[in-house]
Amino acid sequence: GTPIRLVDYQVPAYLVGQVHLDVDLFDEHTRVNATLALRRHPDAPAGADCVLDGVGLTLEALSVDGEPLAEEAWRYDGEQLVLRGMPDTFTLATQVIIEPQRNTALEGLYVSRGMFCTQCEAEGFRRITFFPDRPDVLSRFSTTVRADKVRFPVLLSNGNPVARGEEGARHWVTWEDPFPKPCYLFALVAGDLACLEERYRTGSGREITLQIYAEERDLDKLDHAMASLKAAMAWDEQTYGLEYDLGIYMIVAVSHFNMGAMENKGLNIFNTACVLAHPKTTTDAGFQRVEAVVAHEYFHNWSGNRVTCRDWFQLSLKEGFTVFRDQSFSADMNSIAVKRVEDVDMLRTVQFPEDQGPMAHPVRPAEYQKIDNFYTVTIYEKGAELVRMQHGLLGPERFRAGTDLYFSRFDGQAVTTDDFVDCMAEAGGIDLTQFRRWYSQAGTPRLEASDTFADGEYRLTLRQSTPPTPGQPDKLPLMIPVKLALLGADGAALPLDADGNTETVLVLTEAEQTFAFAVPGTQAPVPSLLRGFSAPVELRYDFSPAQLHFLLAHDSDGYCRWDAAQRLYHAAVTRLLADPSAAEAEAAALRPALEQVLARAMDDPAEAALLLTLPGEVAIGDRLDVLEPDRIHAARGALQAELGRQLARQWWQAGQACLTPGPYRPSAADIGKRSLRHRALAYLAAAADERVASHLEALCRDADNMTDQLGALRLLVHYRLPGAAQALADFAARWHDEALVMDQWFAVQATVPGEQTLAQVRALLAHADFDWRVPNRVRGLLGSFANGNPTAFHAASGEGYRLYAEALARLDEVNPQIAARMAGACARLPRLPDARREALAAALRDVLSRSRSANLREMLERILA
Ligand code: B3K
Ligand code: ZN
Repeated sequence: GTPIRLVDYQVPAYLVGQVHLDVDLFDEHTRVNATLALRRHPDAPAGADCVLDGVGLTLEALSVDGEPLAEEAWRYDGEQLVLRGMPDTFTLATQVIIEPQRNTALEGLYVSRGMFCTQCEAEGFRRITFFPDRPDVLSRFSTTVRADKVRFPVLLSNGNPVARGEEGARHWVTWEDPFPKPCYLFALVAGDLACLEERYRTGSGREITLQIYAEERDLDKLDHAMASLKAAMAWDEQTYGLEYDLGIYMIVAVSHFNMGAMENKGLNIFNTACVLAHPKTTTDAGFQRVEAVVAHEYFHNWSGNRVTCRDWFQLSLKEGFTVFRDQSFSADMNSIAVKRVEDVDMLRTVQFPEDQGPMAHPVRPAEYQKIDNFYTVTIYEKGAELVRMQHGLLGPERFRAGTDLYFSRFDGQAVTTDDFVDCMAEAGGIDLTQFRRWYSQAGTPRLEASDTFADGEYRLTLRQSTPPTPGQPDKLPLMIPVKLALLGADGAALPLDADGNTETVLVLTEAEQTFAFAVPGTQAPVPSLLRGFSAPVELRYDFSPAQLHFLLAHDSDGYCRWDAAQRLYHAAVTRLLADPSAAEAEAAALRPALEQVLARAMDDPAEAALLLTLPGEVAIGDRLDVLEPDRIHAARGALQAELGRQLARQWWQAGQACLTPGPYRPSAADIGKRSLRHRALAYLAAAADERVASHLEALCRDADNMTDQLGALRLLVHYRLPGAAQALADFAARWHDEALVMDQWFAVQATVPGEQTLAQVRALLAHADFDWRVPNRVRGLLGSFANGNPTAFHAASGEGYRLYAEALARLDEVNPQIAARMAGACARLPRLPDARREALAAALRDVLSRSRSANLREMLERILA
């Protein structure tokens, strides 16, 4: 297909000041009447056609200023409505029919478990009515929703309810949103919903009504989202000086949803997985996800809604910034060090591979075919790192001055990432010209460090280079902030300047630079490099094992401690790949480090759990030149089992010390204990410890919370321990009515290592509870299989690829966005050994030849290129 390019950006020919929608919901169809007040854009060429988007709409009536329009003045090709010879201002009225009941793509207006709801970002609004569906057209919306009053007692849209009435069996409500917004922030909901309602008083004393809607059966699962919302509102006032602006804030939980959630003005729509939370059905990770996503969508009210994107190339303007904001919030609510490690881990294990493979694209892409395919970890997580680097370069006060400037200067406007960086440069008083390359240059930069120490001088040389990415063969040097400390023999950080500062930020701007420090004494310091992961780069430095053990024991930076442990583990697994018989010796060599972490684990169990986690099989594979899933599985498994065996006594002790008596609480402290306990149990399960199976069986059966139950189930099943099959059956019998729990039941089975799981995945695809139309279920089974089960997905027979390819083709007929997103799991294709690469490529070429959607085609073409 032909790409859309950033350089071709042009202002819209017409703007829409006011829009009124009248949406009449029926069982077979929905009628949408729209009245748009259009005016020519001051910068648009005179006489330009008025172009409105509209996909799959059945046009019933069309009038301009109250008069039907002559045949030759308009044309609709199924995607765009073009009006010719329009005056500078006019009112357009259209009436269309749509069929939300048949909408399985879940964009635009659709039905989820009997409830009408919408998803308009990025380009769903054009499936509801004719409109200039682009984020730089900001309009005031008023919306009347009409439906059967018994089956749809709740009728919602953006803003404030201003009128309501009844007509026989039907009723209607009119909503008015006083804030101009792009149509991607439009939302509508109609259903029979229960509601948790509470109040929040802003810093300036305004009372806000907070409502969270869900099915009646889920009403007891809304408290955590409500508490998170209030915490987020208070945090944004504190941290950014930003208050909520409407009198009402609504969240609606829906079961069928393509993404996590959507920040529609005043009416967020959420995937149930990101809003429902109850100790019995939700894991710790689930609780933390709810807290983070509720906050993320709330923060968008300013970073996204009040100040929005000029075009979709600027998507990271709102997403990168808002992820940075939600990461900071979660850090403040829980643990700064632990949250940073979790975020870095995810960046390195998911975003780095994206940036090094066929899907690599800049944080501000220069072109795309389907914007839906660019809601990526690069736009979100790498984008957040770019904001974080600016925060680091400016410091917290000047960064805040920068965001104040940004929100005041651009309130009510649609702007660009350059506008954001301008504010940072201006408020920070620094030159960010070179820094901007981070937005336009794709790929993971490599940072090579080497050092010398002689005559009291420590010299550190830093070299940067970025490997080529598709369409970008040549790369320029970036501005890379490298936070550094030098540790002396006692483990304390040495003073680096006359003021006694023990930490500094080296700003690398050239391809290579050398920095010198006076260090007293005769012993070389140990460098603590890239502290806090101060830039999203791959650091290469030839650490000795002794240095890594030293950093793990002494570095005050949580990221550097964790990175040191990861380097030790990677090195051990790499050696085991060459010599599988050395597991016992490798484990013995690691033992002092683990014992030392375990000895002080109770100071911070959450951090200890992270330090004690071996890199996953996928992450190990990504570090090797050629992916060899079976050997990786064997090597990693052998190391884990040996560590489990050699430290069995300590694992049992740690598990015991981490019991959390009393009722379940999702507090950071308790979550940390549970995570260390499950880490310990995982080692014991790997070692097939004689007591572990019965312990896990009991935990799975008796625990009062899902974290323990599911954690125990996963270990029983993945290590094929006695009682696993019974535990799976009991679990399903107990939770068959809880969709989100059953998603996990599917995931546990799809991620059992080994080729024999392929038969199980096929069986689960045919299970009565599997449903191609529910993205959570599809992700639970197929997503976790392809992303989390390398030995099955990459089975030497090629059977995993064929199974997955068939599934993509099937999915594409139901939901192209989800099919395309799931295709991303195949992006490691170029790194596969020859036979596997050929098998996967053949399977994908077959899908490509049949695929109907532009979404899936774009993904497959890039992967196969
Ligand atoms: N902005 C939405 C993303 C919707 C994408 C739809 N293809 C969720 C979020 O980032 O908050
Ligand atoms: Zn977002």
